[in-house]
Amino acid sequence: MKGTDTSDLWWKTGLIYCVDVESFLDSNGDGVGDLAGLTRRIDYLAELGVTCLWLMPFYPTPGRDDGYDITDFYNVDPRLGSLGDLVALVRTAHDRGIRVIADLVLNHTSDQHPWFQRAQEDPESPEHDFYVWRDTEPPDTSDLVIFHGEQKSIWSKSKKAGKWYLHRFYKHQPDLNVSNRRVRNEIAKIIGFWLQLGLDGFRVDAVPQLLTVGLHDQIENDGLTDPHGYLGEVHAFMRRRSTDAILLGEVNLPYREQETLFGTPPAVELDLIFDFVAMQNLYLSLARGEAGPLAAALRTRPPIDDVNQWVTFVRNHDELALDQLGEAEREEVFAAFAPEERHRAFGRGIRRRLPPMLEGDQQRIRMVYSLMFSLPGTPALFYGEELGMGEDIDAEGRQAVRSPMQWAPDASGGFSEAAPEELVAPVVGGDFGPENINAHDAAADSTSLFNFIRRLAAARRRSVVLGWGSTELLEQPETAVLAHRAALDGQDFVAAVHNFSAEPVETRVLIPDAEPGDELEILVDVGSAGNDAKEPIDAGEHRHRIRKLTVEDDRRVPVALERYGFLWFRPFRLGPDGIF
Ligand code: TEU
Repeated sequence: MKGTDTSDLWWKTGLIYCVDVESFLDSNGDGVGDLAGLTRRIDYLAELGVTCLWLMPFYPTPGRDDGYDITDFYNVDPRLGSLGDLVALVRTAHDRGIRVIADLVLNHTSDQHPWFQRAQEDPESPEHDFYVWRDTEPPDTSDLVIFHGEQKSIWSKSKKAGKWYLHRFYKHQPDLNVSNRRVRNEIAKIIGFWLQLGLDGFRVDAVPQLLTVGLHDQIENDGLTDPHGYLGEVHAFMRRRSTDAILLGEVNLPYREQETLFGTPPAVELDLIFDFVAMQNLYLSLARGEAGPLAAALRTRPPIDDVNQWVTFVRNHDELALDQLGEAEREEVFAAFAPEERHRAFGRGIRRRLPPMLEGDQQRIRMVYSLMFSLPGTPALFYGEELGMGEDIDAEGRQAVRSPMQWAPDASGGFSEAAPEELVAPVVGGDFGPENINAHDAAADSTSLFNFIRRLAAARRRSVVLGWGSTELLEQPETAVLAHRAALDGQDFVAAVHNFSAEPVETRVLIPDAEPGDELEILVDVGSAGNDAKEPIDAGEHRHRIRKLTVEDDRRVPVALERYGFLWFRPFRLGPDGIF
């Protein structure tokens, strides 16, 4: 590959950052975060190393699913600002080298959307066929609902229409009929509209439901005969309108089904897909203190075309889904990290953020982020992860992890000038509250998690191979240790070694194509994590430790890791190819 490829396929490298606008920064003191507030913090994101900002839905909404229930695809929710504010945000982000993508929710609308209102009132209207209907009493579909415990069926009766409409999500989110040409025309118009306003692409919500791919015919006769062909058409349309816009798909399915949604080049469908499988197995590995589950997942991670990319993450804005694990495995993760019923959601996920799950263990938290940033792919952070924010377990459902961003050590967390009780959601209290966790203090503290993650982002910028390389597991004898590398060829690689155990470990990692005596340069290690860990991490010693390793006669490198220790290295090279 050439250096210029990194700007061409920009999504292969960089750092994605997800923001719930209403929870990020309130610029006008009404207690609700807004686009103008977010715009004020673009420099904060630039400093962190963010290259792509992902906005959760900011469209007009009754707000019954945090904005994923949309009443107008062509506007901004007035609580968050105006179209003008959106354009000002996008322009400011672009100026700092940050692209902006937005959630594209096409599986459904709100039941308050004028389309659905009209569809119910008049079966002869064009809008009626925008949705999926059945005239007869539906069979029991309780096993197909996504929100277990909250919904009983994927069909509900519209009294007005005298028929049942399909809704894979909440009852108030009727599914759109994407096989209808008119709906497809609307979808194209929506995509074209936002690209014209400057967006750089979309996070496509709920792709399997939208296209009924991988759901094994959940509904008969949805009429969508060629989902892959259609997704390819959407992608091609988007690329005609904007030559480097992307589609990042939310596809929580096994690898073999995710793989089909990348498309078959040159017919791209999704450019990027979230790696739900590695994420879920990472938690199983953490629960067991063994690298095995994650290693097994990575071994089966399908190779992808150069134009595609995996997006790695350890937390998103929903429940931490564990549905790709077996039932016993999921119970293991629950027992370790969500022991109480209130920590869980829908029987399949966790409502907590990482630091409380790991009981604030700084060394272990940093090991997880080191690992996430060292995996081949493009990493994505959910706002507040860089600070080590916790959750509000008393909040409703998924709102637990969507509490106000903690900017400063005051009662409203620096999020708003409004009083704490007037905020869109309560600020987290206790150990993870703004007194202890806030951006203001974190930025000034060289040993903070924020500065550690900033260093990880910088290490990635120096290591294009982490975005472009393929994943290889490296042989070593310890069950607690994951050794892997991203490699473009034997000459160019970044390897990383992570200890999942609370005990220190020494191991010897085989570097297949290395020669005895080859020198390797350390890119990241515990010393770069800062020294405020709960357990001392020997900062002084590690910081000044020799920054090089040498390959021994059996082509192995000896590595000693602290409890939850980690280390990244790459071939030592001076000159134009070296690390600066
Ligand atoms: O989520 C889709 C969703 O619920 C997935 O988590 C998946 O279906 C689940 O893991 C079951 O396997 C998206 C949004 O992220 C979420 O916030 C919305 O509520 C939902 O779509 C509806 O728009």
